[in-house]
Amino acid sequence: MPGREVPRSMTAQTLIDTAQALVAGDKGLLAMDESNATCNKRFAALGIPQTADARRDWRELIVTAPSLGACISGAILFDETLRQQTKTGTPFAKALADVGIIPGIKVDTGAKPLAGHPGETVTEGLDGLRERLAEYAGMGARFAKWRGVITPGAGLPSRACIEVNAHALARYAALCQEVGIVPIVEPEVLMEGDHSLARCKEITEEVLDVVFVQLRSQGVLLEGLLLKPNMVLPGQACPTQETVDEVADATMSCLLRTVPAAVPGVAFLSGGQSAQLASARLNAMNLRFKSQLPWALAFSYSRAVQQPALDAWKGDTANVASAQKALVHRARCNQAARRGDYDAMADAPK
Ligand code: 5MM
Repeated sequence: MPGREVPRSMTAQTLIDTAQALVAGDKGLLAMDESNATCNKRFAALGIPQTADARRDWRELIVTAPSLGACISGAILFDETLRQQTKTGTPFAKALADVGIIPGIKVDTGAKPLAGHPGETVTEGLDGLRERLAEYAGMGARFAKWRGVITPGAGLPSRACIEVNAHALARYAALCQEVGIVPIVEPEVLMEGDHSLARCKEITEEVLDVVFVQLRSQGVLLEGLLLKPNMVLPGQACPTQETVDEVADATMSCLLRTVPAAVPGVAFLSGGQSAQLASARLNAMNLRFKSQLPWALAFSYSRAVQQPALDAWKGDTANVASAQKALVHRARCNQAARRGDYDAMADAPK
């Protein structure tokens, strides 16, 4: 299906410039857009109070981490955080922009059970999205994120689940572009389960094919979006766990078949991989394939950047500096992985 040629209006140029800036050089994105439920779950595991104040303290620790702007190009916020401020009264979006980090916003309202398809979900949030996007743009957000969730399993995913999620992703992307906000399109094939790497590749290929058909048919400007996919991985419970290079090969072969060259960048989610593996696999892809790729290969990790820092912080003010150090260390490891310079041996857990 042919894509509609979008004229290079000022909005189109803004989209292209922002998308390119987010994946320029060797920086990457930081996903800090956990909904309150997800953030609270991570806090609960460490005995941190599950309050708006504690979430604000955590987000302030991240946003004010020294030198974060040297390795992070953009940060994805949750609605609550975009409305919060640092203790000195600076809105988080401004605090980020002041250190050269582009503020973004997660705009989906979560994955909800898909009618007639037990075990599968469709991501919601389209109602009122045009109005919310206008408000977010006014608050400084220059890009957005929406995550569709695809669950592998016996006989899953269904074609219906893939199609409804792809359709919603494209509707969201078109609405974002209307107001000059770059959509990050995130179709995630989960790594929970015992499926093989080959099965993950087959599913991811089908999902990306359907997503790009929808993006084209809904007239979304491919040059003005970023893709945030899963890597092609064996399920966490699969007895065969391929090497870093085998994961890199499978992921690159899958993306080269499905992602149009017009897309400026691919920024992976980490999906529950260890922090070190997320860096090592991104490194292998850039080291071995970068010169053959039409798009930049970056990262948009949440857990793989935040978790070591959260473990260090534990909700205690006395640990802020060490937690910030842990956070920036992981961001720098992934920055090195963008160059193919990540030293996995030096970064091995002690
Ligand atoms: C897949 O999740 C996204 C990337 O995070 P990981 O690198 O940890 O996999 C992430 O942006 C996610 O969408 C947010 O954490 C928000 O998730 P919830 O479930 O809170 O909406």
